[in-house]
Amino acid sequence: MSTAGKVIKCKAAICWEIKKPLVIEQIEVAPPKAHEVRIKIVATGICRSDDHVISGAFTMPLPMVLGHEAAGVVESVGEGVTCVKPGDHVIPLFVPQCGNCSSCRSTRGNLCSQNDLSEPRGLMPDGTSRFTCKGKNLHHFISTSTFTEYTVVHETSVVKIDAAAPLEKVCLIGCGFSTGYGSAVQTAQVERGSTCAVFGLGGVGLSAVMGCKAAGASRIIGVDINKNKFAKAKEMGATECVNPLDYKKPINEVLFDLTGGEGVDYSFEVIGRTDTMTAALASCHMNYGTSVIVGVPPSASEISFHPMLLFTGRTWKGSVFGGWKSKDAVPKLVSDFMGKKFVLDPLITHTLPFEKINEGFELLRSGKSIRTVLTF
Ligand code: PAD
Ligand code: ZN
Ligand code: ZN
Repeated sequence: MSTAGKVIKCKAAICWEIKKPLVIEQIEVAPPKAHEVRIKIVATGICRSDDHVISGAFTMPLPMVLGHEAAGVVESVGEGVTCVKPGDHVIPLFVPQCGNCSSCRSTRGNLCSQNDLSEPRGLMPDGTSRFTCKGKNLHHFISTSTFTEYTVVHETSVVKIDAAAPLEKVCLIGCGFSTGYGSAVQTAQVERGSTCAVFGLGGVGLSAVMGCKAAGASRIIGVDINKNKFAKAKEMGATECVNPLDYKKPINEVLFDLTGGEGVDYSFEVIGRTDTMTAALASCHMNYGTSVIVGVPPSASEISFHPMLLFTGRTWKGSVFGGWKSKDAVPKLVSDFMGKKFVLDPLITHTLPFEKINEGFELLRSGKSIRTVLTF
């Protein structure tokens, strides 16, 4: 029996309060309004950005259905939706692409003004929610909300992908892989023969390592305080790895020593800490070095740094979703995956049933997992 036009009751993991485990509850998911799409989620990864909300570092209105790295199948569409139809395999886009705003129109931009990241409201673009639980409205997370069997997104936040692609793998193209890989090939535009340093070797950092390698970097230095991440980083293309805890000197000085006093050409902060953001900046060549902030900065944080770090010529950039224009890039990245241009399997260390979501978060927090993919 068709569920189109009806409220769907299903399971979702709710973040009721910060610093507490998510709670699996039955929720009601309203049908999609005009220009909205209801999606049955098939697989969703656990990203550190979800955990930043739970820890309280990334402030969001609660209660909320988290999750943003997913793949699924369209269940129904609202009036006027032409980009997808029921049955299409899709990836929700946490950075929308409306096609009309200044960022969408610029060849250099990708952070569509419709995004719900920079000043989060936790609602659909019309200012309302499609989720309720126990009579309360639940907030949506960065235009996606995928820790649920069904979600509703705006048509600017979803794209059709190759139906043959394995959803339990390509869900990583919805965030972690594309973010890290794009930060190197798209935002930094790493050049052949260059030296790179990647701070943080989680799912996103390892994808940045892959991007540096694909761009032809000749040296890729992985930086992490968890040495258990080094073997996989080397498998993905890191030429050497350093643990800041092994040195008395600040890590930026260590990186200068390792590069004959020059600094690296490109550095990437893929952790989400202000101290490592400044250290990554100070690690790159004082004149033509470029440092990219990929880690999500804690909401209540500020950075003070000596302006001489930039005055001498360094470039400091940020990168959301790897700088990709989401609707244009995601189907192509899926095709590239199908064409074996890059791998995703090494990033997926654990697969768990959706009900074990809190176990998945524990694996991330303890540093034991790279990506856990939850299946429904
Ligand atoms: P993760 O937790 O899997 O990886 C972070 C890594 O950093 C771990 O291996 C840690 O051991 C390491 N680490 C922690 N502290 C330090 C330190 N002081 N020095 C060196 N290494 C350290 O996270 P992830 O790969 O899922 O995400 C990484 C960051 O990227 C995180 O802040 C997340 O919120 C952010 C992100 N940003 C975007 C975006 O669009 N910009 C998208 C997705 C994720
Ligand atoms: Zn993410
Ligand atoms: Zn736009």
